Amino acid sequence: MAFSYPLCVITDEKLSGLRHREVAEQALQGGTPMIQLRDKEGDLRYLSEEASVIRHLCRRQGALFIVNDRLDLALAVEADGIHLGQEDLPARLARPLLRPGMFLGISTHSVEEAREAEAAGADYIGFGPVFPTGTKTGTRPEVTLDGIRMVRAAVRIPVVAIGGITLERVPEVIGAGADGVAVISAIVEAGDITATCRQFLSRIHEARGEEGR
Ligand code: TZP
Ligand code: MG
Repeated sequence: MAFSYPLCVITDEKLSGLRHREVAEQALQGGTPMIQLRDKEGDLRYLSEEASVIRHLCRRQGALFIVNDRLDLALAVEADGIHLGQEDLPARLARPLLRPGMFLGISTHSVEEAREAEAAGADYIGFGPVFPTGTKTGTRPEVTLDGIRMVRAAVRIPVVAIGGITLERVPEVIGAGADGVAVISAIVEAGDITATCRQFLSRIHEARGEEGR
């Protein structure tokens, strides 16, 4: 069955010049099925306010709300899930702390990491960077489209591609086997976040052979 969350918009206040809640609201208007709150610097009090609002907006729309890095914040605001990287709390330790039904997403950069995440109980993996990206410094080398093909064949859980994904690149990324795409700059830096989300979704549906949606 096709993954129900083929687009994840990741909020970024610096790149967008907007509050997290504003990015989320505009992206949800454009129909994104999934929002991830990502902030490496904001203080937790501020982020808890943003997260609470986004939680409400997502619930109203039936979209999935994932918090990056901060398990305490995800639990406190009753987010739908948590996304952890290779330098964060290991999946094996995080999984038992989640409420039943909460999503666990893990960032991975290789087939080995993807398999390990799956074995540890991840519900989906982020896989990337697929292409060069200026958004995250210190990222690993690009995993490329071939990497997507390999990882798609190696695990059963959904593979969400990330890193340098633009509207134009959606067909090749989905064509290589990604179940979804996670996007920062190509959406939050767009003048019209709502319209850009709609374009991404229609490109994704087209690439999946679901025309007319
Ligand atoms: N993890 C791997 S690449 C990346 C993250 C968080 C940044 C993605 O941002 P963009 O702007 O969509 O390339
Ligand atoms: Mg992290």
